[in-house]
Amino acid sequence: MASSFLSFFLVGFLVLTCEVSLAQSNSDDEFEMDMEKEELLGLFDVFEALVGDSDWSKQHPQPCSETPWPGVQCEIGQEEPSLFHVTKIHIGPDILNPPCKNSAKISDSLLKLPYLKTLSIFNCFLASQVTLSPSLFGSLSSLEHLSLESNPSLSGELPSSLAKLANLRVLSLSQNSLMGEIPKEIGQMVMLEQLDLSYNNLSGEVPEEIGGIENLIILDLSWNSLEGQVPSSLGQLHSLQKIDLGSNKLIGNIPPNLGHLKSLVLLDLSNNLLNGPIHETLSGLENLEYLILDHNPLDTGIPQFVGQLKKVQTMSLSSCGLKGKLPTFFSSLKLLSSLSLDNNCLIGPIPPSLGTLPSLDLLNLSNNQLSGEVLLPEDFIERLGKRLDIKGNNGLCTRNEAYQRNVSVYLEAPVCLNNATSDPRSDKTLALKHPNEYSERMKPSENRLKESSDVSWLKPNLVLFRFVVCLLSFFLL
Ligand SMILES: *[C@@H]1O[C@H](CO)[C@@H](O)[C@H](O)[C@H]1NC(C)=O
Ligand SMILES: *[C@@H]1O[C@H](CO)[C@@H](O)[C@H](O)[C@H]1NC(C)=O
Ligand SMILES: *[C@@H]1O[C@H](CO)[C@@H](O)[C@H](O)[C@H]1NC(C)=O
Ligand SMILES: *[C@H]1O[C@H](CO)[C@@H](O)[C@H](O)[C@H]1NC(C)=O
Repeated sequence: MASSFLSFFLVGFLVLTCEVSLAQSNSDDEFEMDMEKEELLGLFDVFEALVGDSDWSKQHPQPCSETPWPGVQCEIGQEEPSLFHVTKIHIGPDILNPPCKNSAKISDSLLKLPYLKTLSIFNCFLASQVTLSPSLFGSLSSLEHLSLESNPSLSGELPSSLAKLANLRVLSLSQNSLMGEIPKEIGQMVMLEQLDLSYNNLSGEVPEEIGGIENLIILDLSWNSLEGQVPSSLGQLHSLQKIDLGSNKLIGNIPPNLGHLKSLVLLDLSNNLLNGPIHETLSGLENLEYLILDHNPLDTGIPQFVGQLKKVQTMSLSSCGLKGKLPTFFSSLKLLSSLSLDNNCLIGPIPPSLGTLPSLDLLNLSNNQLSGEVLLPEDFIERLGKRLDIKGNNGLCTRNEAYQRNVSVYLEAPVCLNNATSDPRSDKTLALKHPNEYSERMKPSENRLKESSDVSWLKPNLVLFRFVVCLLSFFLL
């Protein structure tokens, strides 16, 4: 009953809109602008397939002129007499709440909007499964900006026909449930400046053809299941400012020719299976501000080239199996504000010059094998407070006389027993003698109580475990 009433109403409405547009096309008024019927009906189809509001077309019979809608933008075409064309459709919680109906999908009628430049749909496909139909992308030749983000039920594969969007500058398909491989054809999208496929479940290798996207500025493929090597063709993309391939399953070395990327500001390859050593050509990354490589089995010494990254602000190499001593060249990185080298196998003393870095605001050296007397300047220790983390280094000690405050309490490092020098051997024997006694004594009493009750046995075991791991990796490599 209700549905027949609705369809009667709809038919009546369609007749009405036809009459209106006929009347208008017959009118002599040259300045009366409207739309081509095909395009208008296409727009109605697209909205009907997306939004729950079945009255949408009724309330917005002329969405480009008399009855605008915030998510639709139109432009006046070049033809005579001039007509409006839909150039932008945006749907998301900022426009509509809830943005879409449960059975929302992308209508094929999108192809009736040949002037569309921007399509962005956020947080819309939440329930019923939606895929990207290969036929959709054949003829949207005006499209410059395609953002379909945070749509958990947008799944299936990336169609290779995407590459036919020859004018696309921004392709952002982040936070969906896309699977399968990145099509090789993506390398043909030479106008593309931003490619963001992060937070999906894409697999397979990053195609070497990606090196064909010669205008690419931002590449974000993070949080997928991508395998194989980092394609060396990325080194050809001289406009690149951001590469984020973090949280995948990439193997092999970091390609040496990435060092050609003079514009690169951010390189994030964290949470992969990348091996060292890292080639010194990466010293060419002269504009790099963020180097994020944590959680990779690099198993190498701290590479020399990082000392030449003069613009670097954040350097994070936690859990990379780094070996050897802390180099002194960090102190030449005057813009460095955050340095994380925790959970590695670093040995030897902390270079006091680290404490002279004017911008340094976080220094995490915890869980290494560092040793010797901490000789960092007091003002540095005070400035960083808890953001200076040297815990979990058995051989480090502090000499309170050197400071006005009791820094040993603060840093949770034991007081040096005798004339400890920076010689790691003398320090290790010294500190290993009574590691628990000293660190326990330095703790506030309630902490001491808590630890002695249950987890106190854990700490020395963990330290021992890490020591054995570092020792093993030393002999194996
Ligand atoms: C991601 O894809 C892999 C296979 O490629 C599959 O085993 C896994 O369940 C998928 N994960 C999700 C969250 O869909
Ligand atoms: C330092 O790194 C460890 C992990 O290794 C982490 O638990 C700790 O919170 C970090 N410290 C600071 C100050 O960020
Ligand atoms: C610093 O700590 C040590 C050991 O706990 C203590 O003997 C000493 O009195 C403290 N010094 C100051 C100035 O608080
Ligand atoms: C080293 O210890 C001796 C006493 O054992 C003391 O006389 C000397 O001043 C100490 N030197 C330093 C640098 O602390």
